[in-house]
Amino acid sequence: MISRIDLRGDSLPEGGALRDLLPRAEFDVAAALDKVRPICEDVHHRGTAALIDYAEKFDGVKLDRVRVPAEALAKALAGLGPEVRAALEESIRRARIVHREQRRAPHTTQVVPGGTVTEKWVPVERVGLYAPGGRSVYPSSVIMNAVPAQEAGVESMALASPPQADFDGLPHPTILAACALLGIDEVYAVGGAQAVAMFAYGTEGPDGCAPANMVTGPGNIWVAAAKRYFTGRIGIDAEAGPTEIAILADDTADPAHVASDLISQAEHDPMAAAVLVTDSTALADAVEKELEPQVAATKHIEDRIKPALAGRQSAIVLVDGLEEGLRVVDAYGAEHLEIQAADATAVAGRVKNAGAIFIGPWAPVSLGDYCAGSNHVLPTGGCACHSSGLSVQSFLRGIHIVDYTRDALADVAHHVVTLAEAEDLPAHGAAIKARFGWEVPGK
Ligand code: HSO
Ligand code: ZN
Repeated sequence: MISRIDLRGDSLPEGGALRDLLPRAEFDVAAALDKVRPICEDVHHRGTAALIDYAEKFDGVKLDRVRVPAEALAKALAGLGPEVRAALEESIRRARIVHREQRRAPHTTQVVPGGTVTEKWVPVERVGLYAPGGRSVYPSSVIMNAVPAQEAGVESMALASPPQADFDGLPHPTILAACALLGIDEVYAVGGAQAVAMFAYGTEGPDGCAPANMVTGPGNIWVAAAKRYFTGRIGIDAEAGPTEIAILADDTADPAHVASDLISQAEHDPMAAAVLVTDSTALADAVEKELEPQVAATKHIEDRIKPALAGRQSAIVLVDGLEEGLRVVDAYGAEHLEIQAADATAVAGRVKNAGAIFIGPWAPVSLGDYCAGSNHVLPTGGCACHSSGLSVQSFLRGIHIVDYTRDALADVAHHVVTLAEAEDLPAHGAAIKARFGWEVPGK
């Protein structure tokens, strides 16, 4: 059901060469760009009329408006089962506890007497959140996108999610209910690349959507391609690819836990990746044995879990020891990394590349997906080597405020003029000289 990659024996290659030995799904965003470009430009030119046409073409729904009425949000909340409501509320509460503490106060640094640089943090003004439909109706992702934005102080927030034929052309009711719980009242029944275009360009008319400065939220390859298309014009969270779990485990790990955690993320998508890195063949064998009955006992067996585990993106990677295991997981840079090994806390402290790390037997990824308080919007496809998951910081801009007195400027003026001359930019130097009667102090 899952292949093995044996990296024992020889010493591991460095960096990119090691990464090439590891499994990874293909997620060719560049190839999808050609398809989304005309859709985005159509939304630019025809606005809501284009959105309505795409709803019919891609979602099979005839809409006469795309903005979701307030009554539909209230009705969805009223229809939410009490247990689901309580669980969503707890998820929101915990996420708020964590994200609230990520806020940053302005900080002033005295560089020299009379010279300060203050960094102040300003929230993005307006954010568009995307929530997928179809296979991935995840109210938890609405929470994970909205809470950091709200805690950052973002004032204007709208959400788009595909219209569903089964629900009168509205987005899925649990998405609407999550919006109601989070206080998001501007919601559009728009899906895919066209939703990103709606936020990036804005649309006009009574049903129109004001342009947003940033678009975040998971989505399929078309959503990722649209995000790439608009990068530079708007901020994005990441081009989210299929979910990944890597588990670094030794012979102290419980094979039943390891197997269930691998399956838990394989459940998302046939392209999802489940990777076990271990120095224990006994554990590898036991996990493989566990996979069979556990997969058979779960729900999305044929359409997602089996293809995900059997796909070239998933594997059990055998290594000589913990040191090699750490090198492998760092080269892989998993979206989610579990450490199921002796002294897991110390091991986790040595990991350099991961979207989020889950320590020991009582912190499975499923906890982080819903109720740990951590964020589940995390870098995929190896992007953990250079990017972080969503946080309050994602929605803030740090602005430097420079404040120097005459004396403080005079003190450094000659260096500024020298550097301006060295770069053949005399007007830069002149801006300093003009302030001192064209005499540069100290030059
Ligand atoms: N594991 C997914 C998030 C998610 N899980 C949503 C369940 N619902 C990507 O981090
Ligand atoms: Zn998940």
